Amino acid sequence: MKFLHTADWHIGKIVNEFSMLEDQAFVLNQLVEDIKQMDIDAVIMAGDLYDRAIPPKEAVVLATTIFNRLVKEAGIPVLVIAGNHDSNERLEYGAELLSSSDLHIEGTVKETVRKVTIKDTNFYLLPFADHVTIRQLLEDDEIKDIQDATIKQIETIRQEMNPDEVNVLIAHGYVVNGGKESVEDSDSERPLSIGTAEYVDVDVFEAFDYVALGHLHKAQKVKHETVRYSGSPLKYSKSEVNHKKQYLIVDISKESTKVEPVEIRALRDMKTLRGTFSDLVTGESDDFIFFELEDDHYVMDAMNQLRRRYPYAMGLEYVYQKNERSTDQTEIKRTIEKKSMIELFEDFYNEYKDMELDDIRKAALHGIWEDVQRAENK
Ligand SMILES: [Mn+2]
Repeated sequence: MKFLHTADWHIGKIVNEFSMLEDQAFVLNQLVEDIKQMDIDAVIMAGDLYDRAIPPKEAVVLATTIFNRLVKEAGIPVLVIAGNHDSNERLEYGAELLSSSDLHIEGTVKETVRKVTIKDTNFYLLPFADHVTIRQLLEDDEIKDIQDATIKQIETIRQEMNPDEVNVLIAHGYVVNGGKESVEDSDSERPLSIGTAEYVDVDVFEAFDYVALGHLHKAQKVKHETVRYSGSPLKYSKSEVNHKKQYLIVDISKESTKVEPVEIRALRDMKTLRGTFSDLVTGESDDFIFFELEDDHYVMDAMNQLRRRYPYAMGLEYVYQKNERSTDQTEIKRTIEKKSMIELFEDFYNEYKDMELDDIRKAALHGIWEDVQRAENK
């Protein structure tokens, strides 16, 4: 059995006001083209198909297009579970009917974990759910957090599982090797629970030959070569600029498991550019850019000026001012409070135009300010 493991598509995601839809369509259609050239028996999508519970219509259209192409054009069965960003019930719409077409979508948790057998391999589909939902479903008051819940769910699988067969688990969550520090997270993953621990220890999964995980956006293994996050196909936050986005090709039998990453080529890369404003403003790029300005003073209108050369500029920060800013800020506030509105405008004009306000403009400013005050006092 050879399958492709991917996760966290987050279709419809908006990053710093930029829709990622065009970039998502590019990589996902490329995925279909790649798969057509590969000798693959199944595609696994381990949760967070969409970025929101109610995705925009364009996102649903893209998901439908990609699933259609994978199943009908490439002729490959697809296995999908809900992640914490998906709406469990909405994702499951029509799932039973779609299953007969080899699109296997598991949105909601069930008492008996769903098993789909393809060739000689059993895939167990464990969609994301919080521990309270699982506690109610299994009517088990011992379940106090997501780790307890996962252990109980796996117990139900093991009751009917044949350990001589190849058994693969598809799950979505925060799996760690001992502690949180054992894995690398990113800023674009939403916490799984509020108030209780959101982690599940990797040892819980020892019964499986492979565990296809979703949730963490960086591709990584957890303790074992066979417990893996494929990561997201695109960079979805500044904290991900150094990730190498990939799909995993898993070649599995009872005797051995081989995992081969396939690097993904994006339509636009996402990266950080560091330098002074005057250096950066002479460059240009069509990638998504986070600027780290080394200037020691604020540059007026910096982002708008940079956007003329970098249409996909996403963010800007001053790297050297960060630490001093808080103390500076109180100082600045004190100075500002002492100044009149006229003086403040003179400062602003000075800074923005890089010249003094002349007498004619000063007179005009006084006139306007008097009008404003008169209007306010009425
Ligand atoms: Mn997630």
